[in-house]
Amino acid sequence: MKTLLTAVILASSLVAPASADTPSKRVDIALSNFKFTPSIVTLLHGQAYTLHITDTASGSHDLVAKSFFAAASIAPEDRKLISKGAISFDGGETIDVRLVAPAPGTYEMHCSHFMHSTFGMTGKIVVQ
Ligand SMILES: [Cu+2]
Repeated sequence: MKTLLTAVILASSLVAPASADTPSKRVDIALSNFKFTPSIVTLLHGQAYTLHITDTASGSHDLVAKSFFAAASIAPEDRKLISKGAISFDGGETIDVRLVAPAPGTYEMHCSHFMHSTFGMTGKIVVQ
């Protein structure tokens, strides 16, 4: 009886992960003068995420992560938010991007506004 119960639990837990219905996890990223918080965003390969990205500054910034956005599976409705590997923000703006994390690796991100990355506005997206 105990063995049967264990088998049932195992079988049901095997069905759950990695399906299209896997709920996405929210990850908050803040852009400010002149940093990303967190500066290292850690994701799990194959997991669905909603990146909830806010420019908390009064001025504009962008999040450039060309190789990451090229490799990730971006939700079709959200692809228009990304242009040439970058998402642009007005001061105070929040943008949600839904995606599935790509192959494990370390992907660079930075702000392309003049001198911002020199001032420290760089970071990494690490997919495990
Ligand atoms: Cu910036």
